[in-house]
Amino acid sequence: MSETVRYELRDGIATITLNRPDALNSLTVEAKVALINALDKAKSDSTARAVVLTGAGRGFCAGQDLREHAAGLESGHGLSGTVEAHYNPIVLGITRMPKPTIAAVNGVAAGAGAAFAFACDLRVASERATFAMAFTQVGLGPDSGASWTLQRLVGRGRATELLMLAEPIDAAKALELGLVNRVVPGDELAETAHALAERLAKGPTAAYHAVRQALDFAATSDLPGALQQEAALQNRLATTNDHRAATFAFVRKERPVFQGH
Ligand code: T3D
Repeated sequence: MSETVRYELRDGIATITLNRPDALNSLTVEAKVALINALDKAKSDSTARAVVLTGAGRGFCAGQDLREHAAGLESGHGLSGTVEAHYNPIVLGITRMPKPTIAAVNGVAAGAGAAFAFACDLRVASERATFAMAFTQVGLGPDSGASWTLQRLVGRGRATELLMLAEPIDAAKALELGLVNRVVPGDELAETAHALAERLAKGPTAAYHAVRQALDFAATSDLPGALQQEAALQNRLATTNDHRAATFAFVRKERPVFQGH
C-alpha cells in the first residue's frame, strides 16, 4: 500500500492515516487511490470492528491537492473525472463501512477533507482542529457528500453559510454547531479516538451498522417508510448472536460479550 496512506490494525481497530504532512495531507490521485484501498481493506477485514480516520502532522486533510490540480488544468485535463473516480468511492467507502467510523480530526480539515470527516459516524477533534468548506474559494461547489452530510449535521441555514462564505471555524465553534462530537487537547486526541473506537469495537457491530442505516433511510423517508425500514433492520438484528447473547446475559444479570455478528 502507498505510503501516502498508512493502515494499522490494533485492538480490533483499523486506523487509516492520511500521510502527506508537508502538504497538509491534501489529496493527490495516488493518495485518493490509496485511501480507497485502505477503506476496502478495513471493510473486508473481519478482525477490524471499528475504523479511525486521521491525518499525520498538523493537518487532517486540506482537500484536493491544488498543485496537482493546477498542473491538470494547465494541461487541459480539468477535473479529469476525479469526483466520480475517487471522491465518490471514498465517501461511499466510509458511509458503507459495515462497522463504526470515527474521524480523529487532528488539524485543519478543508474541502473534501472536511467532507470525509462529516461522512464518518463520529468526529473527535483536537483543540487545534479547524474546518474550512474551502470549495467556493477555488470556484467549486461542494463534493464528497458535503451537500448531503453538512446540512444534516448543522441544518440548512448553517450549511449554506459555511459552504458559501467558506470561513474557517475552530473546534469550539464546531462543537457548538454539532459538527463534532468531542473536542480534546491535541496530545490526547489519538488516545481518545482510540478509546472510543475500542469501546465500539467491543460492541454490537451489526447494531451500530443498523443505527446508521436507519438514520440514513429516515432522513429521506416519511414515518411509515421509516417504521418499515426499522422493522426490517430489527428483524435482521434479531437473528444475530449478539442480540441473543446480550438478551440472555441481561436475564442472567451478566455483562454481555459482543462478538460483532
Ligand atoms: O478536482 C477537483 O479539484 C475537485 C475536487 C475538489 C475537492 C476540494 O477539496 S476543493 C478544496 C481544495 N482545498 C483548498 O482549497 C484548501 C487549500 N489550503 C488552504 O486554504 C490552506 O492551506 C489551509 C487553510 C488548509 C491551511 O492554511 P495554513 O496557513 O495552516 O497552511 P499553509 O501554509 O497554507 O499550507 C501548508 C503547506 O501545505 C503549504 O505548502 P508549502 O508552501 O509549505 O510548500 C501549502 O501549499 C500546502 N497545502 C495546503 N493545502 C494544500 C496544499 N498543497 C496542495 N493542495 C492543497 N489543498
